[in-house]
Amino acid sequence: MIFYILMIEMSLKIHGLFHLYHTNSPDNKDCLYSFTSNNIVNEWQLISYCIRNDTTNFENDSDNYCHGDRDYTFEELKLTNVDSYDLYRWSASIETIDKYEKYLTGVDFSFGNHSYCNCSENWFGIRCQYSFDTRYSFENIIEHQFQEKESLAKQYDVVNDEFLLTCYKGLRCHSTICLDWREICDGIYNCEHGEDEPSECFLLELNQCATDEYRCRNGMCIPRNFLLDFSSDCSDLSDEHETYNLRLDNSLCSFTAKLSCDFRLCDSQQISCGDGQCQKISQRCNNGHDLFLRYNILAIPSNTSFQCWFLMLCMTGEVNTDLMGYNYHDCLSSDDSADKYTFFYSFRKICPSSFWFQSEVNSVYPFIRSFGSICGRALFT
Ligand SMILES: [Ca+2]
Ligand SMILES: [Ca+2]
Repeated sequence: MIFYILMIEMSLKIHGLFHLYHTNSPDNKDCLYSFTSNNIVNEWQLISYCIRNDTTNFENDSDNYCHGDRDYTFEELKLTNVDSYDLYRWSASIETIDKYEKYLTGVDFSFGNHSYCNCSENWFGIRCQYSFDTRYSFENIIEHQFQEKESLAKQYDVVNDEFLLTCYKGLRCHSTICLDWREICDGIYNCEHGEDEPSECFLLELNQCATDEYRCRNGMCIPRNFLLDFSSDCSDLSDEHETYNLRLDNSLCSFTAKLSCDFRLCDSQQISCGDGQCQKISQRCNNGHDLFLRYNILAIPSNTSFQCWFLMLCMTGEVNTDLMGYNYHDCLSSDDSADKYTFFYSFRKICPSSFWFQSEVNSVYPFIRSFGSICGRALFT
């Protein structure tokens, strides 16, 4: 354990070295850790970034070829006076360093035939199969990745890309947007057949806690004394919901790696931006995730005339009108005024007796559409 802690300490001081953990793990493997301070709640956070076996396309597990200089057995390394710190400086994996140290200190001589693949500069991995095209530290690389997202936020078709968002992979269904884990059991149907809201969701709500315990939003029980003590105890961080809400500007979640964003739950009546930011339906997500949803909501239905659709679009406001590529001033200057007081007159003049138009406040979008009719004024006022 001391050795493990020592390795973490050293990784903070030396930039440009990448030490993989869990290289033999069957699922989330080849993990890099980012160790940073969360100033908001004065906690250090250790965030792992791993390769998930079901998503990797660039690595062939049957490939045991050493892409570096060559394989050296531990016995060979010992004969040339290589020590564990040398392996550390050469970006060896933590498991390899740990085994080599055990071999050197005589704790386990069975590792003598284990080998180390000696990587060229800037390459790492047990077969030297990875490289970042930079000499920066891992924390700097993460920061740079978040900064790059800012320029993509206005491209509605890009922000739904599952490679740019953290999409929930545990459940596959037909849905308009890539699912965020917050959208599972949140009471809103996001999948066409309701797969995200199974009957088991009720079990989470039924879980009871003792009187001296606090019930987290996900049903977990913690001692009541742990509530609002500026240290997260619920796995969903809901025990610190108020402290985070007061102290956390959740707009930072779009461009910063924070555990408090990863586990943040959105209130009902809010939309999840997929990265920890929660916004009212009338507000925009910093990462643009809402643009894709809005664009699909507002698309012209096949059975509705352009004039009627445009009138309805104008009624949804300037933000949406601009999003769909129209100038909001055209709404105001046209004969079909967007003024709500004259709207009904235009509505009766232009729209047929019945038509479809999606409403942003429709919680079961897109599978049940709002139905507008000449008698349906209440729907829009
Ligand atoms: Ca849902
Ligand atoms: Ca707490």
